[in-house]
Amino acid sequence: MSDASASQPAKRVVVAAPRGYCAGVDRAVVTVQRALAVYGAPVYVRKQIVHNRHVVETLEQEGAVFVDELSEMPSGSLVIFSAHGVSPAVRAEAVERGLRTIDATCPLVTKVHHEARRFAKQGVPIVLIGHAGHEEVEGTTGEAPDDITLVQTPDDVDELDIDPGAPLAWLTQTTLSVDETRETVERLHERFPRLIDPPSDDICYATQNRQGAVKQIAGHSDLVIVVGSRNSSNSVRLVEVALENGARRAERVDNAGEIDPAWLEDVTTIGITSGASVPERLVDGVLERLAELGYPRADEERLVEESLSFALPPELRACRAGGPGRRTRSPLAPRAVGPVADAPGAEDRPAAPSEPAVTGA
Ligand code: 10E
Ligand code: SF4
Repeated sequence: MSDASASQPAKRVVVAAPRGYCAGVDRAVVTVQRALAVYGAPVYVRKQIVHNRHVVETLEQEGAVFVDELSEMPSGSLVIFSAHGVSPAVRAEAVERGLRTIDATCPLVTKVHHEARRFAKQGVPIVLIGHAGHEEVEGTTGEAPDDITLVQTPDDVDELDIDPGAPLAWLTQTTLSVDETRETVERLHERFPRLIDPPSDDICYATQNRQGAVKQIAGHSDLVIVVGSRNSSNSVRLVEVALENGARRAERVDNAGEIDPAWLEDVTTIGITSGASVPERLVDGVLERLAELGYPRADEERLVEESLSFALPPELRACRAGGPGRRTRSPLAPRAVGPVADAPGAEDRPAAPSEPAVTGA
């Protein structure tokens, strides 16, 4: 009697690296945890600290209170601004309401705010490439609302009502598709010969690395599973990038419980990755579920090593090792935050060598 399984190709699970937490997310999560340790609950957070349901739920259990508006907290409260950044109007409102603030905006988002202010000060109008309604886009636009026009797709470039003979600058949201943005910028250059490029990439190192890594596994994956929340822009981009680069199918899940066994029919190789706001324990959960469903231990395919870390906000830096403000890696992020070779804007807030760094091993 012949063994049918002997003729079937061997099942495989391939995990992309880098994946998961970036330096800005790790810093933001640790900021909330340190603030709770130093100041005690309640610590308010304006919007989700990062766009991950599990991170928010865990921090809620630790005493953080997430609000949409500053009007939802009493005067004198401590509020943390999320990693996605806030507009100057929000900062001003916090002062008016007598709130104490800690800014967990990622330094690489702050860098884009600086660029927006600089171009606006020079009188150069700006095209911001990004997604309408996203908190990062709202924050950046708020730096120069009269000078910024939002472009969401390459086709939007044709609709722009801007003098093609005048100087024009472009900036982007940090978590966009690298390939789609390149297309949009090419169209801008065609229409606006005096277009000014930003001094360095606004799409950050973490976004670029995670997209590069998923491209590497997509071509030999029958199914790519991206772990990340629905409102996580960079996670949603990873699904699109996987599909554009050869994956037969790609699905986003918040956690292992969302894997539909029907997706696995005739699937030999499964690729796994996760967005920049996703704790590694959720990827571990997916791998455990796949093992239950008959898949072997995963192999990792690494595109690049990452080692970047950011210092905590100044209010939390004073506490030295051993004290209540000691910088530790978030227990939500058991793996090392990646470095990247070249992180534009990292110099904005380098981790001082004397400070315990976020980066683990
Ligand atoms: O929706 P996004 O991808 O912008 O956010 P996220 O919280 O899922 O990931 C971190 C990215 C940030 C803070 C924006 N630069
Ligand atoms: Fe910062 Fe990039 Fe992470 Fe956003 S995705 S928090 S810009 S490192």
